[in-house]
Amino acid sequence: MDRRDDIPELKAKDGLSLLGRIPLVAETPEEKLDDATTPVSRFFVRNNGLLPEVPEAPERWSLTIDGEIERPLRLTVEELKRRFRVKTFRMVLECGGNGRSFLVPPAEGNPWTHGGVGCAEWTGVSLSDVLREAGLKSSAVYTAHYGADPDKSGSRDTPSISRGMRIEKALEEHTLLAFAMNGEPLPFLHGGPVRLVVPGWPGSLSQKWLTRIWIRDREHDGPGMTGLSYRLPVKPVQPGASLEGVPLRILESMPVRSIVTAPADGTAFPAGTRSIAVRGAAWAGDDTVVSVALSLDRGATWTDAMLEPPRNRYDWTRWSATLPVPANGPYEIWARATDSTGRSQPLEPDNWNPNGYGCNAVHRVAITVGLGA
Ligand SMILES: Nc1nc2c(c(=O)[nH]1)N[C@H]1C(S)=C(S)[C@@H](COP(=O)(O)O)O[C@H]1N2
Ligand SMILES: [Mo]
Repeated sequence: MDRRDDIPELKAKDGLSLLGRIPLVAETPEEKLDDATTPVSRFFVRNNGLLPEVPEAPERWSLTIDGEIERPLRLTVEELKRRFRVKTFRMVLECGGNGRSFLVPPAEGNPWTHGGVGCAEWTGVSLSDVLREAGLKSSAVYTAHYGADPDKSGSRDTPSISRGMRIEKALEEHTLLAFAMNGEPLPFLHGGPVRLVVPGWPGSLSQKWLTRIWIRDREHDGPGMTGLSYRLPVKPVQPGASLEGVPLRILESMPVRSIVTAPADGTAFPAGTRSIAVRGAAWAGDDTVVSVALSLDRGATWTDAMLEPPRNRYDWTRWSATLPVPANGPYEIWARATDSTGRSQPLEPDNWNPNGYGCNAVHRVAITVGLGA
């Protein structure tokens, strides 16, 4: 795949794989996700439209909250910092289509492998604190998010994307209005001056260049909320089948997934290597990861990885293991996580849907021992 830093917006990035130029989309090769905190230089990029103009005075960027509330608010970033309690959490942000490229027949959309994900330290204020100040009416059931980016055609009349969530998710402490990432002011490419971070749910809810949150009395119907967008069949369908008339549900909590971040796919170990150190990360939407099992023999035997406790809710779980290698030969490392509800990752892509959401088949990394490069 194309790995490039030669387009201006990706200059500061470190070897991301370009999935699309307009809109600009780039994913992180799994082996570049080997840090507990993903550096900004390695954080994936997903846009649905064009980039907005770079603001001249980020501190004066303002955000309005309106709709089903007692007191509509207009807040600058500076006011957010001053008037509300500032918090930092390390949390996973993952595109709803992560893993999509493994589906057969192919699904519509960016062909993510497993690298449409990153885990950063987000600093901001809880959306719930701001909504408390605004005073939610009893009719408040859903949010609607707006950003400053024009759509693909350059038009500002239609949002590039405008999704929303049930008010219960908006009221979670970890749902942030974030203005810093890894201790630095939120980079423009990642939605600076201010974005939403809605951990555990599809990345598309984490609106960048945030200008408005409209509190609604019904499910939001902006671009990204209707038709097949972020919707899955309630019951499994035949791969490739039309979904006409099939009952759908909105994708909310993302399914459990694990990635191997070392060794890199394609690593050639010298002859006689008899053990391999393997590292990675696992996460599970709103749930937690309880175990990660590794196999070097296509699932015949499994070894449990050691898990590092996550720093806070929605942080990913870093894991490590040493796998014995019985003989020289070609191998695949398989990593399979299980969440606190007892669900594990399927060995093969499952739950086919036309837009390929939530495809969490196990990550496989091919290596050789003593077979040369
Ligand atoms: N304003 C705006 N916010 C947006 C998007 C967008 O196109 N415009 N894309 C969403 C999607 S689909 C994802 S996966 C995340 C990606 O965030 P990142 O580019 O910081 O990695 O941003 C979300 N927020
Ligand atoms: Mo996304």
